Amino acid sequence: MSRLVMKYDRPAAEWNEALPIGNGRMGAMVFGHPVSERLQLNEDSLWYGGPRDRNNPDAAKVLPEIRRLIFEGKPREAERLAVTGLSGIPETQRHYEPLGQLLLHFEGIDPDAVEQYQRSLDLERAVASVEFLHRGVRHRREYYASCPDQAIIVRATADRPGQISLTARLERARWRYVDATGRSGTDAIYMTGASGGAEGVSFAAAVTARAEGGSLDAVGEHLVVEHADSVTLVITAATSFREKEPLAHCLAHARTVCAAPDDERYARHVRDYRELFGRVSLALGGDEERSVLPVPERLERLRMGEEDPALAALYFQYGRYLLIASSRPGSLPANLQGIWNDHFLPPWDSKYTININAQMNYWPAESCALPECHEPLFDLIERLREPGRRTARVMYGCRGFAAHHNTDIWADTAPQDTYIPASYWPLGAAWLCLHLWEHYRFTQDLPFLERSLETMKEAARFVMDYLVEGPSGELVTCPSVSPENSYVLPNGETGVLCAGPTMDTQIIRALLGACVEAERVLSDRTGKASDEAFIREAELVLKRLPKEKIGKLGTIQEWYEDYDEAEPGHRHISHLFALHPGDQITPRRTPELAQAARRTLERRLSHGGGHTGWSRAWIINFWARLEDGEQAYDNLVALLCKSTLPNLLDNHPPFQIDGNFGGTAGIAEMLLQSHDGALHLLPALPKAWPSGEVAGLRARGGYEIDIRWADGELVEAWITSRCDGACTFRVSRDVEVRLGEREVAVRRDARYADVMSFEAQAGLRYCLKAK
Ligand code: FUC
Repeated sequence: MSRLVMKYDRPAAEWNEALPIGNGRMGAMVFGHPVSERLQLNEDSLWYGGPRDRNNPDAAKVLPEIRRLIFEGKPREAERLAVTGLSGIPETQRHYEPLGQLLLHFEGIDPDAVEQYQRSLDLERAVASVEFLHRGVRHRREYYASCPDQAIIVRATADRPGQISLTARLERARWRYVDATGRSGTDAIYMTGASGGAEGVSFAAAVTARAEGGSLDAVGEHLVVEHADSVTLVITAATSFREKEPLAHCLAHARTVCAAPDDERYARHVRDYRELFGRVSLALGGDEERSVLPVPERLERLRMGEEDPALAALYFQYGRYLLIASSRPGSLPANLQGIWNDHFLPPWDSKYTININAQMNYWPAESCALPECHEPLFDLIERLREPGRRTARVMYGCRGFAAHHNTDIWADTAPQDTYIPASYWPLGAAWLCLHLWEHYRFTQDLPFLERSLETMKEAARFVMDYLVEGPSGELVTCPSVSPENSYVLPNGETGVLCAGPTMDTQIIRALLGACVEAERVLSDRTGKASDEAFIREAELVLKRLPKEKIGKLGTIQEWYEDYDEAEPGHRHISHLFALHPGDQITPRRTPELAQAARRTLERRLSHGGGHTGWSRAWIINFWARLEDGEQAYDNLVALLCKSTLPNLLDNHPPFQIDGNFGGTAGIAEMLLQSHDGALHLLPALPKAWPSGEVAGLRARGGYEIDIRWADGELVEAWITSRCDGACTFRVSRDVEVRLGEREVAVRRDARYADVMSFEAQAGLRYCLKAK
């Protein structure tokens, strides 16, 4: 029996209990009601309105004054000017919208006569299902979102002939935001509309059906099936973002998909999904019996203090499942709700918040062996370049490209809204570009690096131009914010806009460092002439950036000045960027800073920090980087107990998917790290997982790694390298390295007793065995 199954013993009473399926582009929440079934649908490109140039034409005019006021210690006055002079006009970017719902009404089923009801999501096949017994007849329904077939499929069967009668129709906001619905022939229905004026997208959804036995007809806007043995429904959707004629495309495509044999279509889906999902397995031990319990009960028992390591493993794999389901090559990136948004005016517009959230969505992509799923983010970065150049030039008179703390389907780069703690933060593009570098670090894909370097350098050019000399002669960003905290001035006034928030300096140091290293790597490995002028410029800037500071409380200083935070328990912990996802702070290279980072976390947590799902997830990663397995584990348990909905989706609140991805990345980070010059096996293993096994994790340097441990210690590990060269690793006990029967020579590090290395040959699988 498969263990990676989320089980439920009743239909979803509300959205937070429904189960998500997705193929990257289309998503659905399955409620699983035996009589009135509902699939709440999304298509990734259905956003309100078209592209606009929202750059404030007065930005360049007010910028010198804003800078002067900030340096004079008058943030309030600077903020007043920023609201009018820097804000995008109109104030907000575009928002994402749901596609609608497929409503199914099953005839002849009395809900009171339903027995042995089971609803589940099988993470090994990416199939949701519902099964029940009704008056002696066993009914089964399966739901999956196929990537190769670009459709969502519903299949209803029963163990006796003639038992399935249903009507199906599409709706959107109770038909308020729909232009037309209707039937096409006798086997299809559709819905069309447009969202947001002439420049906005138009969309279509279609459903075709095939019935074995019984009859199928289309009447009005309904599909009608009577007394069939089994029924297949195929849902397609498209918008003018990609298709010239969405409706014609949807109908034709749905019919093609529907005509294919069911088992072939199903097998194609499972094969395609498994190719990605099957790369990583994780067992953390624990009571096998637990996996038959409904998920809400497992969460409840965890809240009561019981251990459930298998639930953590399930949560980890669910994160990988969700990334595969919401981000595939060619799709748009996973947004704040992945691809499962239920609101016409969604929380924070269901778009891309790039001061933490969108980045967090992609933290598991590389370490958890889903680099293909990272691609939609890279595409978005490319699309940000053109509008971002305009923003850099028009607003700030800078080269390069810039984005602020949000962007949308059109890659809008002007500031979003007038929320001062968030809006006037110009490092969105710089942070995003570090994802390109991370992809290279993990995959060692040189052609990718070659393609991406110009983009990274363009983001770097912006920050180099944007930096100004502060009063002490160091280079600082100004204006900016430490997302999204406020500080208290000595006179008691609170401020937000500032010069040189710590996070900015950390991001800039990481980005410039990455660009310089990329230049060197490419010239060493491909013979490409390096851009010496750029390297010189970047190195000069790097020398003039402020150093990391430890403040009066022994914490990492959040702002350039040692201000008090207005909210010591703030959800953002931006100034620990250098600990994670950055790597400038590590316990070994910078022990004092690591200690200060620890105090920073303790302080945030003791003031109620980690109260949003994503914040808690980030904290897991921080503790893992500090190699504190117990703290990482406690925060993982807190994420599950306090910020996880019955469908295991992350609860900001409300539902926001970043915490799922951040939590998954955090678990990987507890088991394997690779940012500090060595592969670190089991860096933050908690006592609660004394024995376990993980296979297929990826590490920087192009490694694939399996680890088995018992009694809290490594037993064996396997390392496969993509490239020839020295493989350096860190383990807490002595090991020997073997290649098959042969023992491989290892060198011990002069400084660290727990660090060893050996010469690896590409493609070979080396075994590390505890002595
Ligand atoms: C940032 C966070 C919020 C929320 C929003 C989408 O503004 O501060 O908590 O996650 O993004």
